[in-house]
Amino acid sequence: MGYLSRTTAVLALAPFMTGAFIAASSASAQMMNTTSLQHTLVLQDLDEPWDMSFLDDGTMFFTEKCDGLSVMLPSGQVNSLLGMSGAEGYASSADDLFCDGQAGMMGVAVDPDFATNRQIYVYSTSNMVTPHTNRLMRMVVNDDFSNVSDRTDIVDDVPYKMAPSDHPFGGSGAHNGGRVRFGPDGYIYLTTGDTHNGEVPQSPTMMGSKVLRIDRDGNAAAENTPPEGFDKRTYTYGHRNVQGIAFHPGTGTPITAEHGPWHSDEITVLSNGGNAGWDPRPNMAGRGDCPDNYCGYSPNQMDGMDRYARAAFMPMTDLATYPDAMPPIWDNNGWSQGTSSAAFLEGEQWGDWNGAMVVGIMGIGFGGTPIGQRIDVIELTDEMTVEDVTELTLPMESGRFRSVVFGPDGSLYTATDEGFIHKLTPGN
Ligand SMILES: [Ca+2]
Repeated sequence: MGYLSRTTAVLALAPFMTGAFIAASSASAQMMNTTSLQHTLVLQDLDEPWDMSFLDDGTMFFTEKCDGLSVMLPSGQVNSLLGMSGAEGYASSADDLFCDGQAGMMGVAVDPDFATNRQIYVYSTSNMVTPHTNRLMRMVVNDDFSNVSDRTDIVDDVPYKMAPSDHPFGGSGAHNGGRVRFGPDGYIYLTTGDTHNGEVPQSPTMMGSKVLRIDRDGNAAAENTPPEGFDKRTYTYGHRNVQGIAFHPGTGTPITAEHGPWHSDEITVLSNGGNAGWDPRPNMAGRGDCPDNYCGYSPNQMDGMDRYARAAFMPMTDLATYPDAMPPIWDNNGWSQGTSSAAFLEGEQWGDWNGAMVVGIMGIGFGGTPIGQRIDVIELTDEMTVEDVTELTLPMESGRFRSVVFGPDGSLYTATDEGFIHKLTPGN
């Protein structure tokens, strides 16, 4: 896409009167029908928007997988800040940042202390070293939001898949995780993926298949309690490919959403130092040799097994081998449909869904109409079990919901691979 269309905001976010909005909503909360949503198209013609992060005034930073980092100001003006290799029209460029397959520029998070430190954090694939890696970069946004500077790579060693492989869906750049969020504890949580490498998930030192909990310099959170011998940045390990993390508004507990392989997308309540139980190494749990020493797609769907048989053969959470692993609280009824991101709805304007989790699902399909594209509302009990799951009735066309982010105006924002950023606001 070109620079000009990028600067054409569909919606000006100017009327960000959060206080007034909440007050008006409170008065009518009793009558609110939470299944009714207003739709606003925020941006379109983007190139695979991957994530957004907001300031309180509605300023929205967003990434595009193969282009870079931009910001949309409350006036609606869009400034292109940091371009990747080959991208044009950006104030700054970083030629080591590139995209390939699922890899590219992914998560973005503004610092909770942005008002004083102007810091922003962006996760992207980089070819600065070989083998290439995924990196978490800290940057400073200038006063008028027209540029970024002072890039510091605070995490530079998340694995990246260099070469295609033989197993189904074996492209390079696979399974990078990619979500970056500040927790209520003030630490950065970074989710990573297994890069189709069977050794990564249970590895104590390779930082794929993990949720890292780190400070603003990339150092391990002092409170992390991974097993003996693990890299201290590890908060949890043994994941497959986590693209969603959100924090329960009541307890602050981190909860992940991750993709399953032919079966079992998972929502998991994390515990410090916990094992998510994914171990696709050959010769584990009764499995034999597998292509590329990676059993993550074995057996594949062509074998005629149903999803439960596949789950039994290559479980997303291998409780037989790892009885203390963190069990999922939801597995998408055994289906794999691409659970990409998670957020919590907050505020009385959401009625019964105040405090509920939402999960963006990209859908899956092979040459036909994708199946399962939706946003689910997952209501949790106080014990963090799933009470109810409701599919949002969308007031716009569906899509590959890559990102769901709760906005400072009390609305839910979602980005789709098709190039849109939508805003969903409760009410008629
Ligand atoms: Ca798991």
